[in-house]
Amino acid sequence: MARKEIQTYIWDAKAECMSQDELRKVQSTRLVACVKRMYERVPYYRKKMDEAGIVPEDIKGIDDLPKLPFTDKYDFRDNYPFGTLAVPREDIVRFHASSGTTGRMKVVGYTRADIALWTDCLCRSMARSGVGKGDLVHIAYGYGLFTGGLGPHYACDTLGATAIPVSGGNTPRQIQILREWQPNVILCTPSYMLHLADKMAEMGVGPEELNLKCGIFGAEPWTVEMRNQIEEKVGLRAFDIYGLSEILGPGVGCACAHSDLIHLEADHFIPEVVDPETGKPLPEGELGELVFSSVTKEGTPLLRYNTHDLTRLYYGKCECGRTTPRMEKVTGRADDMLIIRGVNVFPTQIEAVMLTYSQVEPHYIIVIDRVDNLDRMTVKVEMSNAFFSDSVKDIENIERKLAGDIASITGVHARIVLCEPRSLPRSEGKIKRVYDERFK
Ligand code: DLL
Repeated sequence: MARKEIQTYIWDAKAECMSQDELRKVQSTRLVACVKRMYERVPYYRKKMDEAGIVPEDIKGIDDLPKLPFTDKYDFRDNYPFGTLAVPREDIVRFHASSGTTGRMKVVGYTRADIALWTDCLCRSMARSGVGKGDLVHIAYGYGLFTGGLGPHYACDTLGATAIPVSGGNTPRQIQILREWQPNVILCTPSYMLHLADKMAEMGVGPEELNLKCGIFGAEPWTVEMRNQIEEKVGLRAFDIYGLSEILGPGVGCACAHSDLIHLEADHFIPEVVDPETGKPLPEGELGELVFSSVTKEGTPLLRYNTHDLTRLYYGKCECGRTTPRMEKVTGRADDMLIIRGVNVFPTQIEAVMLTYSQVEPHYIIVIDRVDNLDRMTVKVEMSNAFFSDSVKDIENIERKLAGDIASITGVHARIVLCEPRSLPRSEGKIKRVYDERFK
């Protein structure tokens, strides 16, 4: 089936179409200023630079970037909650946060200028997807500490579009709004879009009853096959939007109508792809971990932040006229974070809940699959010998309780299956706990 034709435009031609040389100059100036700021104002980063034997004067431009030490989620853990800020807390107008493997939230502060920067980047993303004045935009990403809702919401204001802040969940109401209010743009996770499509099909609501021209989907890995399915089922044009709380939220990059590669706003977020083993920058087109330096952020700027997302970078000019570096769709992570229906979940969070129950042993696996296009998480855990002899009713009771506790910690409902003692696999080396069957 031919893909839906869509009219798109460039929001900021100066920023998005500059030559490689110009871009490198802009990046260099901003990098040098950011390094100085970080060294002067952020004790943890000053310490890292001191330990690496680097002073701000050593960084004269973009070619010196690899001299700088990396940052990582552990810097958020160790400096929780406000120790990563480069401005006084009073200059922060908003906090967002995402949960992390470290057990502590990664707290990110935005100054007024950071909110303006975020809005501008999202205007670039949304213009790239054809959103402009007069459009009616259904935002089904969660509003709150998660960045998915409020980011695009502010961009709608600047674009002159009308935001409908539906937020996540309540599928019948989402469908009611889609049918009755006739929004022409939707933003949510790709898996939720497929779920909405399936529910609509069950209700006999066809794409012709909707008015959607485009969807801007992200916050979790998704394939081109899934994009095709969404476009076919919903009759819209699907765009991939990428971002992470630590760097900005959504709007670090977004695909255009010409290819599946994601244009990165590299004048603000300098991308590198590095070898996961050695940390050495990799050449164009090689697969590695994505690293960003958010050189214009005021609240929580980061230098060489390792996202652990796996991708490749490309530098050629795109048919759309933009010259920004582009990255391949992110389909995996080098670390162990699971993204279930757009929510970050860590095996360690689940383990921590289970270990408070005497009825189970610390032998478990997590299986993730897709049912009706929605991610489903099943946790199989072994019962203790003593509990194993109890009645089926008691077993079901504990399964229910565990599911409730896990949902309240992670925000995701898990199916719990209590298994016989010693029935799950063991390992002499690293144990494989997660069986992700979604992308098979
Ligand atoms: O997911 C921000 C966001 C909201 C992006 C809405 C797009 C749309 P976090 O919760 O901090 O922020 O999670 C960031 O999600 O490091 C990736 O692993 C993954 N991710 C985000 N966008 C994509 C995408 C938001 N388009 C983590 N494709 C990132 C694949 C994505 N993975």
